Amino acid sequence: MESVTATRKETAATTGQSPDTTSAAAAAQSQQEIDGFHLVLEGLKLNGIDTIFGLPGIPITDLTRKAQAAGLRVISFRHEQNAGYAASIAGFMTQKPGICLTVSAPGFLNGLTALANATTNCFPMILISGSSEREIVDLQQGDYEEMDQLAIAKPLAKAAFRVLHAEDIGIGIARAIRAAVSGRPGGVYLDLPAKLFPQTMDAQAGRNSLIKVVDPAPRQIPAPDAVARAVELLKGAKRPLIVLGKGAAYAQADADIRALIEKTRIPYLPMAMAKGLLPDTHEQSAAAARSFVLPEADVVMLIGARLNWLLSHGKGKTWGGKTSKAWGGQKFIQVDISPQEADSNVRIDAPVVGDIGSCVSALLAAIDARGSSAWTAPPEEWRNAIAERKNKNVAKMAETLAKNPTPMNFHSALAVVRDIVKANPDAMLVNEGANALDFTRSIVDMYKPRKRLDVGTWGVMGIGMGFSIAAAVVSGGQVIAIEGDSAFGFSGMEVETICRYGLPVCVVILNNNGVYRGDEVNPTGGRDPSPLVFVKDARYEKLMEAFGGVGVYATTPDQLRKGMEEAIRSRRPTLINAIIDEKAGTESGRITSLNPSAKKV
Ligand code: OXT
Ligand code: ADP
Ligand code: MG
Repeated sequence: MESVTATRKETAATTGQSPDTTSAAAAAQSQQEIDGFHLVLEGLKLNGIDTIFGLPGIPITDLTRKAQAAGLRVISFRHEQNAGYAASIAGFMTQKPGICLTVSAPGFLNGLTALANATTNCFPMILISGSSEREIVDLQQGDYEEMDQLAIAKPLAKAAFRVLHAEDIGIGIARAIRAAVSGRPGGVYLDLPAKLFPQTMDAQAGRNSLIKVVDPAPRQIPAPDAVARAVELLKGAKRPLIVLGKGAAYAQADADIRALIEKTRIPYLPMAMAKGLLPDTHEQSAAAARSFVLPEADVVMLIGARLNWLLSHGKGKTWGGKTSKAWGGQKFIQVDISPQEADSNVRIDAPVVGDIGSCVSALLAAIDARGSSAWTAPPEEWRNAIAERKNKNVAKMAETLAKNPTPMNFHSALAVVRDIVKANPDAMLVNEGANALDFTRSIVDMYKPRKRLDVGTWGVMGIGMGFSIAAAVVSGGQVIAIEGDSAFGFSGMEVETICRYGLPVCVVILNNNGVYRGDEVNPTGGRDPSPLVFVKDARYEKLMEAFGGVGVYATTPDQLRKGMEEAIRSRRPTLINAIIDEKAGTESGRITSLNPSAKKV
């Protein structure tokens, strides 16, 4: 309430009243008044928000100070994009909207990529940005950091709101929370103009105007006939498959999902961020037989996974279609909270619309209602064929992992990471890069739900340090970030943030000197390097040392293992620069085919 007192002090000086009398009167009055700063903070706290990820500056500097004074945890970043990614993944981990706080125009724009990414990935977050004076912005008179932020945010957010009056702050926060977490979660923008913060109102009326949102993400119970239709289709299948997506991980219905899979004995395929929902070592996991099960399955049940590019749009050769766009003949059941998702790419024969917790428990109940003897496991030939393919791939992988080439390659380095994660199944794993991403996904098994956080639907680089910081702050536990050297560069300065907050983050850079690989050359023979390569033998570990953390330069799996073990033992911020053969990667990792290349003429 300092600002109120300050304003009144200024008034006293101009009216000639004694400062003592005036400050006592002002103090008494300020106790009966509340300003916009405090209404925002109390509104957030009332709804269980305990952390703000952001970056201070005009007009929200005081909000960050007062937030800390009010007992909120404020994690202050070096770039808003990283704060935004942190907020979004905190939302994924907790089902509460993650809050990112930025300054106006440039800070707001820096946060926007993360907001759009949150919407695309169905992560609940709220980007709160201070903004300039409306009257000046609307007349385009050139205010400090002038920008019509609400208009710009709208197409990239699930919803966008602006609050102009202190008495509407409670409503604004309530609407933002509901929009972020109800139905399909997403990114929400909340615009708070500078003028709002020092506005005052009667304290009692102000507190009464705040809303504690009741049931922010109401359960959505699926229709019984939709459930019956799905069970019927599943029961008749000869080669059924369940695909678990990150929506299933988000839903926190872990026990029921596991029960459904184990009761039906249907093989399942986890999408990247659904790994660990059941341990990757589960005998029904078909992850190691992916390219076999997708075209061979006859009925596929998608739980919290969209048929987008990551699943080849549900058609084409990946699914056994004769041409790149042809339907492979599968019947689909789709369990999703969005009623519009079904039929987006191919026909969905049995949509089950509702929240995954309610849908999966309804599916279980419908299966149980048939009596345990009525439900039989999928035919043995199907299960055996998957096991055969899986065993072959696992054996091939084991052989590759056992090799110890010089220099290290992705496999020999990731064999170490695989062991360390196995020994520390509660650690959060953050992962980005191209080869560094794809190899980690298939080599490093996950054992528990929501422990793997990665580039998601957009394959976006830059989530690394923001996700790591949020993962450490939210879980309070160890984080391991497996990073391509290019990927790390997008958020690398946040190692200072990691050191400043003393977070137990162990960053491993799989350093192959470039984007995809480090051996490309300028075809003209000119002075400039290839656009794909970086400074050779860059000493990334020194960046961590610069801020008081531990740096490790590792050229062998043994050095990498020791570095990781020590990082986990000490819980100190650590960066391991793991030197990988610069010829080891392929273009775009496993998605080389998505690169358009010039036609040979
Ligand atoms: O069945 P088959 O035989 O096919 O085998 C599969 C599995 O069965 C098997 N498997 C196993 N075998 C044995 N044991 C086990 N346990 C096991 N598990 C699986 O392994 C294979 C593969 O399995 P997978 O992965 O499940 O299957 P598949 O076919 O690959 O799945 C398909 C996909 C599409 C689902 C999967 O590939 C996928 O999820 N891909 C995600 C790809 C992605 O998102 N990539 C990131 C984007 S690439 C590019 O865009 C980059 N950029 C541009 C850029 C971006 N992205 N963002 C921004 C803001 N700016 C620019 C850049 C700059 S990447 C990049 C940097 C790259 O350089 P870095 O230095 O960072 O990284 P390096 O490449 O390391 O140098
Ligand atoms: P993946 O990339 O892992 O395949 P996607 O992001 O494509 O996953 O799909 C996630 C899906 O999960 C979205 O269609 C979203 O609507 C859905 N979803 C998210 N949360 C829930 C929930 N609580 N209940 C039901 N569906 C959900
Ligand atoms: Mg690289």
